[in-house]
Amino acid sequence: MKKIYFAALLSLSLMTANAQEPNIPMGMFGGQQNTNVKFDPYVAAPQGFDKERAGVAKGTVKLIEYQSESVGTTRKANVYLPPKYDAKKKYSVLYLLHGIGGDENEWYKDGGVPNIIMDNLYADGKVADMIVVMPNGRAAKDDSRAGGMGSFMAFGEFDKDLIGSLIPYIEKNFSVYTDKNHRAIAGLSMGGGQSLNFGLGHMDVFAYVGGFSSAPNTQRAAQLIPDVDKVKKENKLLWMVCGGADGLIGNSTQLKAFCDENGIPCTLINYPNEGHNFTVWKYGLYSFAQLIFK
Ligand code: FER
Repeated sequence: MKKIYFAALLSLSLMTANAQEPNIPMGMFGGQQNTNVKFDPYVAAPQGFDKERAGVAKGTVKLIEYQSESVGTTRKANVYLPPKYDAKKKYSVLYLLHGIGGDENEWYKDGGVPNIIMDNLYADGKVADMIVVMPNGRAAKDDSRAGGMGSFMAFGEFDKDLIGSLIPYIEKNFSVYTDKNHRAIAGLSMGGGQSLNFGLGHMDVFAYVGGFSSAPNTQRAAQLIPDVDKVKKENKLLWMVCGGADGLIGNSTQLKAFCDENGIPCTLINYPNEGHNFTVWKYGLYSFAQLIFK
């Protein structure tokens, strides 16, 4: 029954698909049920935060391939290395996940400009030293964008591949710290739900967790946080943003309400009048990146 329900939701949402992510009408799939949630203040990003700036040193984006034990295939990820990446130094790692219509290229090639946002933040001294890993969050033999309906399970099982194979690969091949306090996970939409599920589900692995316009794959708060004291002790940042006109905002507000009721520090910014799109997600990366590893 549950499967049929999800399949129905998924096909409905995909019927409205645009080039990248499903275009979700207001009020569908977990609209803003918690009207009494108090949002955290929205502070606009400075103009040009997502535009190439003259004189700013550029990082590089490398496509890597790793052997996935849980999927049984060779899988891809893009890795952003900051300007002057130096193998004699150690870096923290942000794992940055895509949405249901994307893959390892969505952030980098479909409008997220993570390299430009990070280059500018580096130039302004606003971020800790980190690399950004953009994997394919569809843990299936066919992990192409066409994965469609079958993808739902695959997104849910990505933590096995991430923790079992990708993180070890990154830690072997890049000069990075290998403890939870130097690992963050964040993502957009389906990837936002994954980040909340995996980040809070594996607090021994990730200390910093971000959900941008998180989708209905987000577990309900009581499931996500079965042990309130543990989250308070082990999580260093639980941060969310969602467009105020995004029909998916209920996925974020239900978690924010639970956190507020239970005294768990948690941020939820309502991006004024914005929908389900890269305006919100770029803002998410810009803001979240400045708060982690500090
Ligand atoms: C849904 C609506 C949207 C859903 C997933 C999404 C699994 C994901 C959207 C995205 O990643 O952009 O009902 O169900």
